[in-house]
Amino acid sequence: MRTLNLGILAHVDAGKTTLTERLLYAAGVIDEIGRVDDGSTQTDTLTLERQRGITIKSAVVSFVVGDVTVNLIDTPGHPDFIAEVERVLGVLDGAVLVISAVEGVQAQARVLMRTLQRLRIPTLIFINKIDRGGAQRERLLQSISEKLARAIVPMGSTSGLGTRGALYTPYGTADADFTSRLVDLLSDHDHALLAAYIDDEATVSYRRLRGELAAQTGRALVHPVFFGSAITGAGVDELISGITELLPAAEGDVDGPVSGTVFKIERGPAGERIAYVRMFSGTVRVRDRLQFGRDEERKVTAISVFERGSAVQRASVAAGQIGKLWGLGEIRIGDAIGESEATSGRHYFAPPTLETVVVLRHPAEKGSLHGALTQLAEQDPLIDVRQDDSRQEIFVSLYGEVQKEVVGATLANDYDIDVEFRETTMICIERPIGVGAAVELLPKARSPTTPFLATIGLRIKPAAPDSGVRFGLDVKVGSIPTHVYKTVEAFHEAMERTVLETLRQGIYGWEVTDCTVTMTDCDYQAPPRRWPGTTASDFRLLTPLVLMGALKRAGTVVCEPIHRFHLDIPADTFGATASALARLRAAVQTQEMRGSSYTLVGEIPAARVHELQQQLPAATRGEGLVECEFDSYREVPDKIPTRLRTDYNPLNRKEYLLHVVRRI
Ligand SMILES: Nc1nc2c(ncn2[C@@H]2O[C@H](COP(=O)(O)OP(=O)(O)OP(=O)(O)O)[C@@H](O)[C@H]2O)c(=O)[nH]1
Ligand SMILES: [Mg+2]
Repeated sequence: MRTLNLGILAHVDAGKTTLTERLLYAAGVIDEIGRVDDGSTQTDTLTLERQRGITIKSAVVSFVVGDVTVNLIDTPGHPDFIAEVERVLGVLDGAVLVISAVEGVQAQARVLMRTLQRLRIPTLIFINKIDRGGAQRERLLQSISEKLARAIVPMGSTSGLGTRGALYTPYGTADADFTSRLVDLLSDHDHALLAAYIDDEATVSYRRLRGELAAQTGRALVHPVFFGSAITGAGVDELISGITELLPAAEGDVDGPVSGTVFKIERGPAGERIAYVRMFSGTVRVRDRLQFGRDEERKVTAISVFERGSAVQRASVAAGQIGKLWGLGEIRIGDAIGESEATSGRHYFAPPTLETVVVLRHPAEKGSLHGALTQLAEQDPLIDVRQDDSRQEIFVSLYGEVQKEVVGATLANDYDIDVEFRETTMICIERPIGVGAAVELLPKARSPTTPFLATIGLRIKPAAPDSGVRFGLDVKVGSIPTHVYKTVEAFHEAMERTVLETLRQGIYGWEVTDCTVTMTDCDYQAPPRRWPGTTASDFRLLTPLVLMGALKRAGTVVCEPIHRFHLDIPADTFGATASALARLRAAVQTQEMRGSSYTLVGEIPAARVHELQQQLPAATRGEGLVECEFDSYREVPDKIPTRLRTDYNPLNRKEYLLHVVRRI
């Protein structure tokens, strides 16, 4: 039996969950089709999902067609939950991108398709809702090829568009137009095919074309387009055939070395941690001891794999499959199992650009709030729970207001904790603007003012936007304390970790990025000469002091997250919209009149996106449509925002020493 791990992705409300339900029904897994609006689907199982009718968490279900088990991952489409999509991207063999035939290509679909293409994930496009009034075909295909992907090919014809009776009929051998379109499309990457076709049309069999279509779809070079309706079921059987014919099943040797990745963490009824693991190679059995994270090892106490719908208890999970594993203690999302690489640091979408303070209605619940948020962060690490030392406030990072409401409702429903939130603010970043260096020298002996037995010199230099932080050593091997770190690599890794940790809070309290940090000086005291000699703490605790000294010399600018907006409004509401935009510090870059409507494109600070969405209906009689997407970080023009620190400030030598000296 082969396995295909398939993601269903789309803009919010395109019909992913409804389609998932339909696929399960068509494959005979369920006898009755649940409805999102009744809260009765297989994948929207959380109370909040059922109440709100939107997907919040990715969910796995499975069905079998012929000799293929398809593990289907239904993902949320709302941009506030994009982290849920990000976490599953690394475990997919293929994807179906759903587009609504009525709403057309929307912002999130563009963001998703770009990423699917970047990761070379084979993707089929399913145009859903062909039964709804206003459903489009040709115009939509045109817009897909302009905005999503050039290399697309419609796989069938449609009739009765926009009515309950809308149907989809796949093309076949007899459709000469289809065959020649396939040849056109496929010969871009297969010149032999074109040559053979020119030579003699008849020698290129339809089967060869379909085979080549599957091969090129499998390499994410072309994207077959299907049509249908998740509500009426039109086109769903044909989509299933397309999935099994055109998408490549998982590869991997079940007898090979164990390798897998954790993409989701859940708590069981008894509060136990359950890890969702996609296996790339090898087999994991109950009672196996597994290595994951940083040197952790635990025994697997139970396994279930996805079979015909839900997860069932099994003795093992093998290459290609997705398994739920019990017993792995503190395992985290992004952890690698066995030989694969950890994916926790891998990000395909912009990080959250907003944050807020969680405020308790009953201050006595403080301990439980921290515990509850820590559990939420284990399922969604990007919320990045932080507490500042002085005011003891708890911060969380967010993508938007809907996520904020969901965090509040989850705390109330699942943990019985009543919270409110402070106003949402932006998460800025700091970029160094010059080169800065600093050095601290090994003292003769530890003293309250020179408590660290180490020499550290660091230089920080600006680097290109979006390049992140790079760390390097430029010191003699002999100056590295090998009595503490066994290898140069271990020292490099430890220093890099401390540097990254320190750069989480720059001069103004924001994360410092887009720079290169180089270690220029290093020295230590070996133990035999003056006991106890240099320890790892000396390096760990001195680094922040030196690095912040270097950063202060380099200087930084604070940059705020900026979104690009795309606005469609009735022409006569231009004035009202333009003044709303100006109030929100938005800049219009292009404006275009199309018939009686205006299209405005421009930039707006992330913090104002929500207000724009709120103010738009009033400014445009409810007819305005806005799509926003993170664009870049830009220097804050006026008052520089600062962020409260959550540690002892290494910029203030005296205060820092006072607090850290005790830790040596
Ligand atoms: N007419 C019609 N309505 C549909 C179709 N598919 C989905 N819907 C409706 O569209 C709405 C959204 O459907 P969902 O399946 O929740 O969409 P989704 O993509 O899972 O949404 P999120 O997970 O929240 O992003 C629901 O009211 C569905 O009943 C379809 O093919 N035709
Ligand atoms: Mg959904």
